[in-house]
Amino acid sequence: MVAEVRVLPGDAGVADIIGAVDADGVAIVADFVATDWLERFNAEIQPAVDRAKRYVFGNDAIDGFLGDRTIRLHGLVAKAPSFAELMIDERLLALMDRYLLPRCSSYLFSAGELIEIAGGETAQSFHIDDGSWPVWPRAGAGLLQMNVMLAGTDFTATNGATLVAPGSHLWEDGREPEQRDIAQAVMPAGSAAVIRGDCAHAGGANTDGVGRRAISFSYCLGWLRTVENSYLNLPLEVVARLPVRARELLGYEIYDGSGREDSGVLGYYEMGSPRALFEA
Ligand SMILES: O=C(O)CCC(=O)C(=O)O
Ligand SMILES: [Fe+2]
Repeated sequence: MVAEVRVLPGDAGVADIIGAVDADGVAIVADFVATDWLERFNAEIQPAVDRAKRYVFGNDAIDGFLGDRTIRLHGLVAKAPSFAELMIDERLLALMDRYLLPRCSSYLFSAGELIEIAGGETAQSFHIDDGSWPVWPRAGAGLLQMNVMLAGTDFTATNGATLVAPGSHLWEDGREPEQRDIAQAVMPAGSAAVIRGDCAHAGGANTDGVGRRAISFSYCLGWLRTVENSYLNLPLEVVARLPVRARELLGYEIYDGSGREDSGVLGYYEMGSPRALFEA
C-alpha cells in the first residue's frame, strides 16, 4: 500500500474537508465526535450488538459482500438514541448541501449501519456505494450519495480498517484498484472518513481478532430509493421524538422537485406532507 488518505484535524472547517474530498474522493477528520458521545453511543448500541443475528440471503455475492464474520445493524436511532445528534451534525449537513443539493431539492438519509468486523473476516471486494443504484455507465452519471465512516473503535491495519482508493472518483469506468492505488483508513476511535459515493473502497480483513466497529451512514439524492428502509426499521414513536431535521432526512417530509429540478413531488402522505403525522 503506497497511497494515503489525508487526515484533517478535528476542528477542520467545511471548506477544508471539501478541498480534500474534491481532490481525493475521501478524507479523514480526526476526533470528529467527542469521546463522551462515542461512549454513550457504544453503550446504547451494545445490547443490540449482543443480540445480533446474521441474515443469510442465500446469494453468495451478497452474503460474501456482507461478510460471515461481520455484524451489521440498521435502525440505528431506535437502538442508540444518541445517533440522532450525529445524523444532523452541522458540519456533515453542510458537506451534504455542497455535494448533493446541486442535483436534488432535498436529500435523504440513505442508511445507517453499524459494521462490526470480527477476527477471521476477509477483505470485501472493492466497490462504490453509488453502485447501489443501476446507473451505468458510471462515467458522467454524477454523484448519487455520500458516505461517512465513523470509527466506533480504533481502525487498525490488522483489524479491518476500511481500504480505499484515493482519487478513484475521477477514474474511467471499469478501472480496478491495484496495490499501489490502495490506502487504508487507519484512524483512532472517534475519527470519521468522509467518502464520496463514487470513490472505490472495501472493508479490510481482520487478522488480529480485535473487533472493528464502524458507524457507517450515508445520504443520497432525495429522488432515489434509500438503501435502508427506515420507515420499517424505526417505529413511528421513535421518529416522533426526533428533531424535525432528522425526521425530514428520514423521509417524513415531502420531496418537492417543482422548483429548480423541474420535476415532481415524491413521498406524499395522504396527498400532503408526512409532516402532518406529527402535527396532530
Ligand atoms: O466496513 C467497511 O469498512 C466498509 C463496508 C462497506 O463499504 C460496505 O458495506 O458498503
Ligand atoms: Fe461500501
